[in-house]
Order: sequence, then C-alpha cells, then structure tokens
Amino acid sequence: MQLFFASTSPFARKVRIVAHEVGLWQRITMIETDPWTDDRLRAINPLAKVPTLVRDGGEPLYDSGDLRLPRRVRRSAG
Ligand SMILES: N[C@@H](CCC(=O)N[C@@H](CS)C(=O)NCC(=O)O)C(=O)O
Repeated sequence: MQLFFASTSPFARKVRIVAHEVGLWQRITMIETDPWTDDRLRAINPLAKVPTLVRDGGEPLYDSGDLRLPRRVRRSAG
C-alpha cells in the first residue's frame, strides 16, 4: 500500500498514527507530496487531497474522517 501524505497535514498525521497503532506501518510506502501540485495524486484522487491511501489492488481511499478506514486497511492487509 501507498500513503500520499504531507508532513504539514494534520489529517495525514492522524492516519499515519493509526497505521502505526494497528501495526501496518512497515507495509505502507509513505509518499510525501505537495497536494496542490502533484499530478500523480490528482490522477488517483480527483479531490487531490492528503491523506490518500492506495491499496495493493490499486483502489484509492481518502478522507481521514472515514471511520471505516482502520478496518478497511486491516482487511486489505490480509
Ligand atoms: N476531509 C479530508 C480533508 C483533507 C485535507 O483537506 N487535506 C489538505 C491538507 S491538510 C489537502 O490535501 N489540501 C489540498 C487541497 O485542498 O487541494 C480528510 O479528513 O482527509
């Protein structure tokens, strides 16, 4: 999995903490980005916001307030 994040984003920070707490930190490739200029991010998330998680199958997940995120992330990790 890949997590597009910005170090200044509190939303991305929250998700990074969750990833650490649920033991997925090592399985996620962290990609630091500028959401206002990164065309790769815009291609996978039309809102072009961080955090954006790309699951191993390629499905993007975004919106840190999605309460299903920890469960969905764990499921995608198998
Ligand atoms: N509701 C979103 C908000 C995410 C958000 O606003 N992220 C900001 C950085 S803190 C961003 O990516 N801004 C870029 C933009 O608005 O184009 C969440 O909880 O993930």
